[in-house]
Amino acid sequence: MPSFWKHVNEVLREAEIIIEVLDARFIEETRNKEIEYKVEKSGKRLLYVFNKCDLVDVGELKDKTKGLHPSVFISSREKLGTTILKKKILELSRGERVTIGVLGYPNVGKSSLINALSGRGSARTSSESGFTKGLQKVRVDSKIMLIDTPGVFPKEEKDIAKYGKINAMSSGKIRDPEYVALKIIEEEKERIKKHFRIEEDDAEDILERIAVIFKKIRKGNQPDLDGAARLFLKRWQEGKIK
Ligand SMILES: Nc1nc2c(ncn2[C@@H]2O[C@H](COP(=O)(O)OP(=O)(O)OP(=O)(O)O)[C@@H](O)[C@H]2O)c(=O)[nH]1
Ligand SMILES: [Mg+2]
Repeated sequence: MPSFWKHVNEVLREAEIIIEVLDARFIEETRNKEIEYKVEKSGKRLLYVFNKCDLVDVGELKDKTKGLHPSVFISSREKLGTTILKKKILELSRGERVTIGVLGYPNVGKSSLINALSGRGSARTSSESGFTKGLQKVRVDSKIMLIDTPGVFPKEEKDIAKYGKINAMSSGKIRDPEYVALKIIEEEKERIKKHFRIEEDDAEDILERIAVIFKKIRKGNQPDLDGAARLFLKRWQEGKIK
């Protein structure tokens, strides 16, 4: 994605503050340390924003957010935390006019955050990852200008299983759903077993049971693992497996 990095560099040149949007459910996974490093090197301020807080218990996040300062918790969907975020921005800019680049992995809610702050729907959003294609400036008020950007993965990373898990790559675009589903089952085993009321402990056995639950059965009564994995990923990304 070379053009995305061109965008990142352009934003780094233009903005005085960078907001890194992180998914509150997957804070460590959605950190882009290459961007964080670049921001640090450029001498600009980095503000961490934990978005989608409506989907987590904020009280349980303390350990995961330790060391990430300054930071703000928000829910763009529920419009929670936006006043605190504006205050924090003005604190960092010392009340001066400021341009802020909004960066992060695909689908973490960058465009939604911009809409929540501006109170308008100027930045288009979608549940499909990789939706925003170019840079777009949105004015919040007389002091704050935001730049929406396309989501970026770290250059050196190509972790399809992780992208599937955090919804940075939509399920329909994942070529090997079985591999990704098995990785998610491995990492979130207890939660998934509880959700589907499954006793088995081996990831492949669990996926077989899920195939039966989803009625994904081939001729000859064999579980259709590919079909089950695809549906599992879709449901997972819709947040329906809790
Ligand atoms: N539950 C919840 N969903 C959210 C929140 N913010 C965004 N979303 C959802 O997350 C999905 C992605 O939102 P976008 O704002 O398009 O994300 P983005 O980071 O701009 O995505 P790209 O442009 O693809 O990089 C959409 O389905 C949003 O409705 C939030 O605070 N809570
Ligand atoms: Mg977007």
